[in-house]
Amino acid sequence: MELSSRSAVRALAAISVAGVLSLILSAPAQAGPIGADGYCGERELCLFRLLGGGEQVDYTYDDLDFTNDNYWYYTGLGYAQSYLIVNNTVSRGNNQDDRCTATLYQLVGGGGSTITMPPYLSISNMGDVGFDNKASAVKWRCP
Ligand SMILES: [Ca+2]
Ligand SMILES: [Ca+2]
Repeated sequence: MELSSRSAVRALAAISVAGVLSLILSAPAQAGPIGADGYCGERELCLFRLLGGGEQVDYTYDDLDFTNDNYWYYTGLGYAQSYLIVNNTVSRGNNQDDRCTATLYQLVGGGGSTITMPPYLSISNMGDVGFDNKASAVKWRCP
């Protein structure tokens, strides 16, 4: 009995060490949307974690999974990646594209309720549109 539980503990420890190692080895240098650099420029959808200040993330392309995207924060010199994950934490956003509409989805993969953001639309509080801490994916539609 004692022996088997001890081997179980050993086996679990081996698994967790292997798990951590594979995480470290497979972790990308930067986790985030394609093309993201923290700066919210033209043609990007900029999403913010807090109602004022705080971290932000820029989306240029469709991204169906916000769970693998990190926010960026301003260091005083430039933007650096935060450990904070975008999924279900967005409080406000700006569509800075002059032509394309961004649609935010409640669910990873693009489902559930949605919020449509036409060119240059700014939403200063996602709570006002029933979407606080809900965004999990984005798709763009251009004319
Ligand atoms: Ca950018
Ligand atoms: Ca992503």
